[in-house]
Parts: sequence; C-alpha cells; structure tokens
Amino acid sequence: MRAKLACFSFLFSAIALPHSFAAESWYARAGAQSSDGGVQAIAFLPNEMWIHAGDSITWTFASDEPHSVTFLTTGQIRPSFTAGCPGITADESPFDNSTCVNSGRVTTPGFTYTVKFPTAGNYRLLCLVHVNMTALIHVLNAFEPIPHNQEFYDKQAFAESHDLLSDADGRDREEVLEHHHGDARDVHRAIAVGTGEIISIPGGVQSVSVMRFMQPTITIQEGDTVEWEAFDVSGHTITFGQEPPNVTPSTPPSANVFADPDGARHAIINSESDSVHSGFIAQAGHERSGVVQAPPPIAQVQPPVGVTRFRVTFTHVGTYPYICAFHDQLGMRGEVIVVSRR
Ligand SMILES: [Cu+2]
Repeated sequence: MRAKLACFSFLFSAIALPHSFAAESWYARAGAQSSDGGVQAIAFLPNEMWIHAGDSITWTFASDEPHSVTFLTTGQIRPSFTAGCPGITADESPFDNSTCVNSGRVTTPGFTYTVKFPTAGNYRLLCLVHVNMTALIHVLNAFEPIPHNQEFYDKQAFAESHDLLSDADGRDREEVLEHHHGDARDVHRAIAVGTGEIISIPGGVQSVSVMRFMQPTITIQEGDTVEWEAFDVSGHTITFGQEPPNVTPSTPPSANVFADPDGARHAIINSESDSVHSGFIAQAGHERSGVVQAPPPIAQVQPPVGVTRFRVTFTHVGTYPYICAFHDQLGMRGEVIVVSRR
C-alpha cells in the first residue's frame, strides 16, 4: 500500500492539468465489500480529491453496509445518523460551508448522491454511520491547476479498496483465531466479534471490518459462560431471540442484561425461547473524539467507555442461534450448542 501511495504522489507532480472553465462531473465511491459481504471497506474511495469551483462529485454507494455522504459546517457538532444534519438534503445540493449537506443513511448499493461545490475551499467529507470514515475535498478556483484526472481517481479507488479488503481477509483473521486457540481459560469460552483495522492516510481515515463472529459455532456444557470480545473497529451486537425494533447504537441492552464488576455486560439464558440483546458492543476508540454517546448505563459499575465484552451463561441444554442486529444481513450470525455435563 505504501509503495502505491508513493507512486500516486509521483503522478501528482507529473500531471498538472490545464484549467477548464466548463463545470466538470467527478465520480467516487462510498464503501466496498468482499463478494460475500463479510469484509467491508469502510472508506470513501478515493478519500482525497482536487476539483474546481463549479464542479460536482457523484458518489456511488457500493456496499450492503450503509454509509452516508455528509458535509458539516465548520464547528457543527456531529449529529447521529438518525438525526441527520438535521435530516436529508436533496440530490445535487450545493455545499459551500454555509449549510450542511447529507445524503442520509443509504442502504441500497448502486444508489448515487451528487454534491455541487460552487466556491473554493477545503471540505471535510464524513460518514455519519462510521466514525472511521472521512475524506477531504479540495475545491480550487478555476485558474488553479488540479493534479489528477478521473482515470487516476478510478485507479486509486480500485487499488485502495483492494488493499483494504485483502488486509482484513488473511493475516488479521488468522491472528485473532490463533490468539483464541492459545487461550487456556476454561471459565469463559471466548468468541471474537469481528476483526478490524483503522488506516490513516492524508485525505482522512479509512477502516476495514470483518463482519463475522470468528467462531460462529461453539459447543459448551450446561452452566458454562461464553464471552464475546470486540476486536473490530465497527460496533456490533449479540442478539438472541426477538430483536428489539429499529436497533441503533443507542438501543439499550435488554432488561435481563446486568453488568459484571469489570464493566462487561452479562445475561443468563435459561431456555431456547429467551430473548437477550447485548446493546452496542464496540471498542472504546469509537469515543475518541466524543462523537459517539457513551452507552446507556445499566448499573453503577458500568464504565463510561465502550463496552467490549459480553457474557452469557447457559443453564440448560439446547441450541441457541444469535445474530448481530446490525450485520445479520451480511451473514454475521452464530450458534451456541449447549450439551449435558455428563
Ligand atoms: Cu455486526
């Protein structure tokens, strides 16, 4: 990846396109995914572009994982994706830093959203669904040369998405599994919740997430406790039985979830018909800029940081399927099989 970026910066100096006074249309992508949807590049591709005042950029949403194309005004507090900036602004809205622009949370791959840039400035692009997904748009005056053409950005987007998706596919997944196989504890049976990585490049931050429970099927004995551990930069849930309606990151855990002394959440499941919702399970890194609200407290011991561990004690023999309420459509599902002690 570094080698390719070096190559891009060489091109930066080699191509200085003559200015043109006609408004140009530029194209980029929001998100990319592996063929099974399990690996998600949570990124604007490319994540840095130079255009002229009067030009527009059209983003094509390219994953089943939802994203937004959002430009906030300077100093505006980051809203939740449900609130919007507020709400959604029309396709082809202009952005000049006077009012925010927001595509809304797009769940349909192939959907496009265009933003017009009438005035020069350097504008931060972000996704309201994902903290670790930002980009930078440089809008230059018409007489300034711009460094790249569309073909360059297409190649860069392809290379970046390939790097992100292959990053998560091999090494990290194996490392996490190895870590867990080497775990000698027998009190808690551990399941890694995804794996992920955050990458910082000049245009902003990108991340990649494996939307999977890394040990999707686990067999334990009655009375055992299973522990889910967040390894991903994206937040997930562990949800048994009935899913709460319209789950968001601020949906609280179900009433039968309590807090252990170390802050982890814990539930006891007595029957295959029990419903349990963990609430949002995510690395504390999500709060590094205060942009994600602390999870709703469920007891005095609940720490004001991201909850990264969830435990369930199974008291009875049975088969207990569960999902991540955000990513079950991408195949993020698992099953706990509880067998008799004898
Ligand atoms: Cu998930």
